[in-house]
Amino acid sequence: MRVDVITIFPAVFREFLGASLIGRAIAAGLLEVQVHDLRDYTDDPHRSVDDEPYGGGGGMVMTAPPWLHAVRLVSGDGPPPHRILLSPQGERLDDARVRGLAGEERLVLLCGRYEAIDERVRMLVVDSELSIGDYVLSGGEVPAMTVIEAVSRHIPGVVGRPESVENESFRSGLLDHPHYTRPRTVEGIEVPDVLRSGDHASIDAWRREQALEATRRKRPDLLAGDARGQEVASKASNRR
Ligand code: 9D3
Repeated sequence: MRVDVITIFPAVFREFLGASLIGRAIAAGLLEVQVHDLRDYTDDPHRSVDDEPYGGGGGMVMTAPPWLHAVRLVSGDGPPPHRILLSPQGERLDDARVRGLAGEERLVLLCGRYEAIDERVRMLVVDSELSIGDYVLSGGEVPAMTVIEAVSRHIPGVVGRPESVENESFRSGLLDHPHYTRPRTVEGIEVPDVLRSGDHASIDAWRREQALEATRRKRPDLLAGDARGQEVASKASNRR
């Protein structure tokens, strides 16, 4: 997969792209990420990318011309990439959306800053608009890294063991069970006996029970409400 990022803070991505899973995916040629400085696509000597809003009010608005220029140049003339604007007005990113994006050959991620982006950018060069949740960030850079990391995990070969991607909590619909490692006692708290019993059927049953209990307590929304939640809840209790 090839990902192009357009931002006024390209330096923010450097460490991220070198580190850990993403760095290895890039080194292995499974993922290619290019980060572009929006200011390189301005045509004034001040390289300015914002202006005052028509209609007044506070804050600045990112101007359309550098975005149109950048998105079109970066998109090239091959098969059209899927172009995503990261924005608080977007649809919320979730596991289903991540899996869908992982099927794309190419993504272009537009990271906004300031109060807003000129509406013509959305109209002319954006295919979808995504948010990572209902809280205020300073721009689209952290959301873009979130998209890159979440999507990369679904590219075949990026995560060493494919089971670990398939088994991850949002597919099963349950949160993970608790984990323990040495030492056996930490400040008086013992590892549960069952985990040291060697009885793998009992261990599996305990883990399922703990996962279901943790989900009921911390994320009841994963069990209730929509049809899929109900299906997962009944599957999980059938296993007990
Ligand atoms: C006053 C209206 N605000 C919109 C809800 C202004 C505003 C807040 C934050 C304008 C831009 C931003 C910058 N945030 C993002 O660009 C952003 C974001 C976020 O803030 N939260 C969750 N997901 C995302 S994706 C991009």
